[in-house]
Amino acid sequence: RWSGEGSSAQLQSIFLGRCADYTRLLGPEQRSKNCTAIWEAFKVVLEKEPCSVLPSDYDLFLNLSWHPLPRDKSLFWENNHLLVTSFADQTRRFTPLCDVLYGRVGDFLSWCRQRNASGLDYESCPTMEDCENNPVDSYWKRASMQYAQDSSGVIYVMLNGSEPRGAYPVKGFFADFEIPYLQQDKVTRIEVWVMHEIGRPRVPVKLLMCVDHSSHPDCALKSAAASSQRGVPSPY
Ligand code: ENP
Repeated sequence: RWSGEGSSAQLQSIFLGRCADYTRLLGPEQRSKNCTAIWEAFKVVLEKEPCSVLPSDYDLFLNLSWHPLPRDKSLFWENNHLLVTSFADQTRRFTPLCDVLYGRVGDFLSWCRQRNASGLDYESCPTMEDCENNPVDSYWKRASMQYAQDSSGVIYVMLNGSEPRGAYPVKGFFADFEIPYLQQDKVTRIEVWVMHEIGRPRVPVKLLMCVDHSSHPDCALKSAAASSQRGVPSPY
């Protein structure tokens, strides 16, 4: 048994429904997307061994579902999925990857073929712990790289300041598959928001900028100011 959730029930119907629904948000010149062709291109990974799916296996899927991103609307994030989804408001406010057609069709879903047999595995699917080249992670890697490459103007990043392991995960999709693919000539500014969950500790962000300002009061991470906020004890 793999360590991840099994394939989502009704995967094909959800995929096709989301695709059709999303195309209504696209401009007239993009609206003619062929959702059946996009599904057919995606489906090839469901015929492969569940630990042999590479990001490049999604190339055709990505080609067919690709559309340009609006400038100044990209929103990257870590550990804030639900907040991001509601805040972005179906592209009205921002366009995070899960509000782009090629990210939307897989959001909150899981998929993999059975080991040594055809047909989907509804019991479990591999995660990074089982093998690197699993269908879901390879999908997000391919989609993330494209999303980062196409992002332009002001780039927004929403991090979780109540995450005890630190607001900025040094390993993760953002660090490994998004930051390196941002295009210097297209990005004007990067704005990082650190959100604190209501009623949860405000974990001080280890400010990278403090490298050059270590004696500044804002950089005193173990200060009383940081630990006494709302009377919540600092985990440090
Ligand atoms: P988590 O672990 O907080 O949340 C994973 C959940 O978010 C899963 O339900 C996943 O769908 C969905 N999801 C939506 N967009 C992404 C995504 N874009 N991605 C991986 N999962 C995504 O999120 P992570 O793993 O830290 O990923 C956050 C990354 O998403 C950030 O880099 C952000 O900038 C990016 P599913 O299909 O796995 O159930 C890229 C990787 O947008």
